[in-house]
Amino acid sequence: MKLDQATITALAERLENCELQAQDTTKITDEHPDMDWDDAYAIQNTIKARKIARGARIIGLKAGLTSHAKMKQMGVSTPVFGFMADYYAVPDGGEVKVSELIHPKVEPEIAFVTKSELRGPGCHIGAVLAATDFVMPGIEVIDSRYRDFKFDLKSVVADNTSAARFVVGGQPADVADVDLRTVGIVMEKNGVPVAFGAGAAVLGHPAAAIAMLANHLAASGECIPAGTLILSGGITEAVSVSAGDNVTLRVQGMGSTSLRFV
Ligand code: OOG
Ligand code: MG
Repeated sequence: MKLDQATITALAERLENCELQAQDTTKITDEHPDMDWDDAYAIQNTIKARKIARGARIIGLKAGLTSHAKMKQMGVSTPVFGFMADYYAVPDGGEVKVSELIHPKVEPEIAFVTKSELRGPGCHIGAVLAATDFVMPGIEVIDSRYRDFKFDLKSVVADNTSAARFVVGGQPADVADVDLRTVGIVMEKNGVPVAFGAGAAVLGHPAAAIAMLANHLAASGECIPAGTLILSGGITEAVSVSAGDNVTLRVQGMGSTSLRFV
């Protein structure tokens, strides 16, 4: 750790206020170029603790920057992990108010729900598939709190990996019935297909993102509990949205899920 507790607390408060007030900020590594990964996750964990103290529940986890398309779009090279608070969840077909967000983008993802605990180190795709209850389509709405969506990895980790809203829905599938590498996805904006891909875009297999998350958590003695919803990361580049847009994600064999921006 390079930052003291007071600085971590102040940065968490600043980033969370940006989220809650839909205001952007400069990236925190501009002022703290020496901050390390532990500092970045400590800031994210402080944001999580602030939400819990206010009565929010943590209802899921996410992996991000797990595809080459996303890494290239954001100019970074390693996956990152974050959490999802209860109020991020949008009902299937529901509304997202753009006035509550800064510059939202949508990403097509495969969501996993676990039925047994996953614990690293050494967690692998086989363990993830054995522990998966079902998979289903998920659209993540990301909204970096950083000006112009420009950041480096430590800044984005501190900012809870740009997490803002998400929707899951469609037809849950058993992992034995789908090949998650070849499963095709189409994301439509206002009825027009805007992003296409296959599951293998995410680390060769979306379950690999879940294994990486379990191994990441193991470093701090944590695990992925049974019954956890996890977004495995954008399969394509993220697509900007504005008020009036309708977004639908279709995943082969898993139906579709959608949301509307108002
Ligand atoms: C960081 C979050 C990326 C994903 O699925 O790749 C992410 C960002 O691009 O703002 O959630
Ligand atoms: Mg994402």
